[in-house]
Amino acid sequence: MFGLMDGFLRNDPLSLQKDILYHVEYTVARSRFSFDDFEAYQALAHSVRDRLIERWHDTQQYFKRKDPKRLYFLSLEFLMGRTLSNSITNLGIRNQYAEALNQLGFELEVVAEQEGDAALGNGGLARLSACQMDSLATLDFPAWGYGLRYQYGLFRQVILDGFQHEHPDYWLNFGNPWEIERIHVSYSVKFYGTVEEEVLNGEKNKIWVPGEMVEAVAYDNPIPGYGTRNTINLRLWAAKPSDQDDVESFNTGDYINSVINRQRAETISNVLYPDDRSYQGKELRLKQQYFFVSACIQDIIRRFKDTNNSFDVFTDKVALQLNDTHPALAIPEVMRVLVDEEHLGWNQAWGIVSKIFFLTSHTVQPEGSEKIPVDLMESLLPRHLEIIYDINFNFMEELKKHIGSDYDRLSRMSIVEEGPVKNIRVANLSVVCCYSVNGVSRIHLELLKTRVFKDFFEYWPEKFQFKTNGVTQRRWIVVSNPSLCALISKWLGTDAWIRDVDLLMGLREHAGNADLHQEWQMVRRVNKIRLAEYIEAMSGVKVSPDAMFDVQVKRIHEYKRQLLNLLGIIHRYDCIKNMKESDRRKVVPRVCIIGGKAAPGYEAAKKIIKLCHAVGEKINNDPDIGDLLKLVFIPDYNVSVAELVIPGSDLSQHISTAGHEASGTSNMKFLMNGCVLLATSDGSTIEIIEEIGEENMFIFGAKVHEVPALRKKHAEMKAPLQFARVVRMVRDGYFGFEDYFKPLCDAIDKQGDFYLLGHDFASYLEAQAAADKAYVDQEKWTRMSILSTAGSGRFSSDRTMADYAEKAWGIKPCKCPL
Ligand code: 26M
Repeated sequence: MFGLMDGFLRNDPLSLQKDILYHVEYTVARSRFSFDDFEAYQALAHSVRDRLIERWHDTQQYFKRKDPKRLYFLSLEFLMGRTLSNSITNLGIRNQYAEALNQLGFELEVVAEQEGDAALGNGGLARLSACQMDSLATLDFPAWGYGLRYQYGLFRQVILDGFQHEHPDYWLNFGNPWEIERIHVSYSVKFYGTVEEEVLNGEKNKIWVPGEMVEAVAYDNPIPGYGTRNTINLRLWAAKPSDQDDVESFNTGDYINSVINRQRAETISNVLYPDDRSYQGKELRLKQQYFFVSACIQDIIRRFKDTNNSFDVFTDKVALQLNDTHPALAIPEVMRVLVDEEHLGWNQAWGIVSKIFFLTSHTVQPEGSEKIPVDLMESLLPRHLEIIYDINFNFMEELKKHIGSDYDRLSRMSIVEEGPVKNIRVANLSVVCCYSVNGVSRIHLELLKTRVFKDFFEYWPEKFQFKTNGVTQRRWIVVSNPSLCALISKWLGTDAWIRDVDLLMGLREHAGNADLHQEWQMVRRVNKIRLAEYIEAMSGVKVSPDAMFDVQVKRIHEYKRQLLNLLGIIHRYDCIKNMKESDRRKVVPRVCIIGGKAAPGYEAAKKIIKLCHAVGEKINNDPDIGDLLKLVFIPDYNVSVAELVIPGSDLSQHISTAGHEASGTSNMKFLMNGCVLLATSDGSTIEIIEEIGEENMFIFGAKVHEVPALRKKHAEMKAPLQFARVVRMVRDGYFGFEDYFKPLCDAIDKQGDFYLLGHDFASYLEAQAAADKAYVDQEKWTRMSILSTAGSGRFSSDRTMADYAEKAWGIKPCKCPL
């Protein structure tokens, strides 16, 4: 019965204090009379971990007993950031811990700063997975996350002379108290080899005889819900050498080389690939993907068989969410296990497979679609290639019945791409096999239907849906902006919005209240001062919190148009330089903040980072300019930097060329924190405009449906004068490095300006001018700010997850009793 009782551990400050000291002495092995902030963090983390484990056990036992349909969330990337603060907030024992630490002479905020980020992902897609795990736990869904335990997370960005350098992120160096190693939960993963046939009960059966084996070992990471006992699991796999592997070379006596060879197995889960097209078709990346799905599927089927004895009910018990096409090999893998190992007939297996998979697409870039060279597939995963061919054969036969002999269309829709190099189209495989395909915003679905998957949409219109992304208000308000959190609760008269975010709408009725305005401005100012201190520490540039903080932080990409932002800043600088003294007094002081990483092989993105530094160098050191304009680059942007930057921003830019940002999620985080958006009508911003009104934002630029025609026309048009002038300044070496920046300028004025910077420039400047004007009127600005937070409820991942549960996965809450 213990599993259903409250745990052993008590949560009053005195008990917590004893617990921390216990871990100082016995886990960290330091004297309880003398330990530093980092050791305090380690001990604190272990004490929180104990509490997480208790709840984790109870939840898992309860799930097992109830045996509901479960959701398995498969993602090669999770950007969890820090865990400590989030966990104690969700467990509801933050204040008790703060008090316990205080009595020991430590400060919770300082101790929490000791933790490093878990950065097992690239950007939007990966942070979305983390937000969704928080929501799944909070909403009591019987869900599991699966990912890879990379030894090296996303590279650390180091800036030298304004250039990006990539440094390894060896994040496990100081241990990871948040994971539980499960050495007994491990599976063999096969690679290479041949496919052979055996006769079983008079029927032919395929067996895959592997050429290499690697072990997948589980590391469990508890994910606590907020205001519930439910604590779900994020299981990450690490590659270890297999005992069955390589017996041959040990027998031949080459002991040292055999050990070294074995160790090579670990490389599979060693490093997270940065989001970069040039990695497509690489053997190690494919191995990583298959290693991941093979371990997941073995684990899921084992768990299913623990409580069920017939695959007839598999579809009632299991839903598999594919986070983009990266884990799509799970599809042929389930087919292989069901047919070759469980000996189901092909049709029965296909009947199951075609009902359990759900795909979310996160891209609109056609070059984002993964392809696997058939040659590579044949050598690494020979049986899967056969299965994919069979799936494709059946699909093509069915398709011909409906569309006849339209060979162009058949070849476009085929899973196999013919040509000099034959490829497997992973997106086509996923669309054919998944029960539903989800876009991440309404406009994204439109683009999937009319561009990316047009042929498929016409054939299977009901398969295509959208669930607009969301972010968790627990991390993005409660944890990262505690004073705003307290203020919201005070004015709503409740903190229930932390679980029921629609309640934020209640702020609308106070949007004109002068008292709220004053308190709101105060909270925002304190956050700005904190950010200003960080900026000075990181870049040496002193910035004034009186200025408007204008922020663009996200991965560097041409379509996200950090270059448009920079050209706008150059224009502003140029204007101020040429102003009369009397006009200067009217300028609204600005601190422009840019941050983000460029993929290591993405030259244009790296040049944009250097340009930002070159322009900043000029402006920040120009005595004519003073505090009227500053430009700073925040290095190594990651989740914990975001937690500091977002609450301290006034204006936040989301300025992608319309039709290129599938959704965007940082816009939602800024919105929740009362930042005003300056944005194009793209991705989820379109829905944000509907929710809070265009009058409360600064919207500019071409619309999605105008872009294709503009691209054709734009090539012949002359760029507006002010635009030509700022591009000239860069080209002529006003900021130095003219040879290095030349390709950036050429892309704009010689190669057709694909991302329409020239076209959107004038309206961008107008939107910026409107922002200046609104900022001067602090009452107006504060109102817009409050209305931004008030309208952010629809963009919570709680809503997204509830939507998926109901409309796609068919799962229901399963709440572990207190
Ligand atoms: C590709 C090749 C090799 C290794 C990794 C990759 C790869 C990794 C991540 C490719 C794409 C990856 O992520 C794409 C992504 O983050 N997309 C963003 O997803 C967000 C959440 O849905 C959206 O809000 C963004 O608009 C979208 O750009």
